[in-house]
Amino acid sequence: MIIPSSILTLLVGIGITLVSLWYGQNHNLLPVAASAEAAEVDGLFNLMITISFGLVLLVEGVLLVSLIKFRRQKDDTTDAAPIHGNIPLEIVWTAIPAVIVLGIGIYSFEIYNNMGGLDPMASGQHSMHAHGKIKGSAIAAPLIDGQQPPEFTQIALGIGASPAQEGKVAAVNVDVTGLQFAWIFNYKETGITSGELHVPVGQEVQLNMTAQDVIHAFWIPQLRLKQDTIPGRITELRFTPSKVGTYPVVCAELCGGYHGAMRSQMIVDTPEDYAAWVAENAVASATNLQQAVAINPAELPDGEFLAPYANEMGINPNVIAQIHHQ
Ligand SMILES: [Cu+2]
Repeated sequence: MIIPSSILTLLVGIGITLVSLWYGQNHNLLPVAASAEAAEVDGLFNLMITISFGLVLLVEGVLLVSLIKFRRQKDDTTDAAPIHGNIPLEIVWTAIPAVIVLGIGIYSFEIYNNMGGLDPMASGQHSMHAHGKIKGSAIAAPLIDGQQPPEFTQIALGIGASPAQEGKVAAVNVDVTGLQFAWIFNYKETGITSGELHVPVGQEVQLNMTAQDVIHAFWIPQLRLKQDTIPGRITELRFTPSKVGTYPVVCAELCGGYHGAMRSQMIVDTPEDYAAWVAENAVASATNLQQAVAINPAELPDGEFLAPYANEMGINPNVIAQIHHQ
């Protein structure tokens, strides 16, 4: 029995669709998703994988079938049949990609908006007042002939509050500075400065980011978020971590010789662990600060000033204390 070609085409079409739909959900190409926002990005990625996998099967399948079915027969020396343009075919293969591209465009725009990409607070004067001045070489750059640096009025860029969170301040606010070749995290409320980003699970986090030297890019693959950090500008990134764990912070902008080493980590803590970390580090930075202010070695008596060095060299401190000045 010979199956009519229209039915065969239909069956192949259904087969390709089913395989693509399955692969689109089971490709395992992405790392674990650790933020509330990640699910939406994954949805878009899965859709694109589904469509492109279907297209690969279709195009490569047609190619393979043609290679076999239309191969040159033995003793056949005739030319192939000349084929000229086919208007309906051309309309179809122009219209289908156009619809796909337009659909993906609208869908991705919707996700960008849901994530807070269109937050006006993240891109206006308002946020600059909220963040205050930022540190960095960019401010100092145009100091010519004693001129004052220009007023810091650049806009903030990035992912701000989602429409649902509009106008609300995030639970945790961290200033992030990218510099060759490290990330520095500054918690304004508690005064903590850290080389690692600690955040509590389930609470909204806002990063206010800038760079000290060149452009860097702050990227946490598990959040599905990436944002450039730019000297003299503030960029925002707002997200809600959803899974306890340790995730890499990567610089995704070739920023210099040791760019590859510019890595840190984000630790998503339970609320209790986070509170403990804050308590521990707030105390640590407070004592460090006091010591830094209080100790002026020049004012110390010789014995005390030399004690740490003597200790290191294995000299009895009492000996030094007994030395008299000439
Ligand atoms: Cu970098």
